[in-house]
Amino acid sequence: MRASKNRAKRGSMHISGAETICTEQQLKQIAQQYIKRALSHSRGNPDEVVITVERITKKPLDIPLLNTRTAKCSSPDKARQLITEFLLGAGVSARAVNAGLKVLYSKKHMRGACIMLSVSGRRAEPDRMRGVRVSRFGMTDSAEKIMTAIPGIKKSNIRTVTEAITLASKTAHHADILAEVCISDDPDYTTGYAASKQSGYLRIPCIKQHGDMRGGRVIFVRQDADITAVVDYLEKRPVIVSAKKVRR
Ligand code: PML
Repeated sequence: MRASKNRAKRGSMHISGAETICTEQQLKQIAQQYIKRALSHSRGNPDEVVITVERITKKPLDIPLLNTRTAKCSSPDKARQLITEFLLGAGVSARAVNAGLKVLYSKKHMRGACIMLSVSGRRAEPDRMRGVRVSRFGMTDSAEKIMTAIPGIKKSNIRTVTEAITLASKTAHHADILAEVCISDDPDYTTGYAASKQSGYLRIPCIKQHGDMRGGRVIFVRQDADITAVVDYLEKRPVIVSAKKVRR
């Protein structure tokens, strides 16, 4: 589901988005939930809600759920420090960390993720305005049950966290991806995350100020990564995230 507001002068503004992999029997119920969600988002009322349903013909790849922990963080400055430590630990250069932070905290709104080379900090996504949309992912019921047991997550936020961890688990699984950092563009949602296969999913409270409409996602790839293959994996390869141990 993609919901947007079409502002005549400045192009369309993203309101909300969601997706999953489900059975045919679940379709009607999920489509209803998504429409309800599109019409009650804190980013505003959409002018357009698009629901796309696609039959998956290829067997989804079965990948593990990342382990989750929550950092102690009380300000965006501290969050930047935590993100920097996390990324350096994942093998991202200081230059690429700074370039990534600039994109994450930029005023320019990107629809999808930025793909950044982990040594030079060069942006490598084919279209900077569109970015790369991580897509075609879902979670097994047993993994979803684990989500409800993670300490410190408000009941009302479980859905957001579950979707974010599913996406992050898909992203971290690719061999050419070192790490990902995400800040929600929801002005009421101030917890973001950094994730990697090695270190798991680190929730970062106070990653931005309350009321800030900005947000973004940066995916750091090996300097010599095959970008076409990475983008194809992120956008097109169906994956199901399940509750088995991550092999490091
Ligand atoms: C989003 O809105 O898509 C990003 C949500 C980040 C969730 C972070 C968390 O609470 O773990």
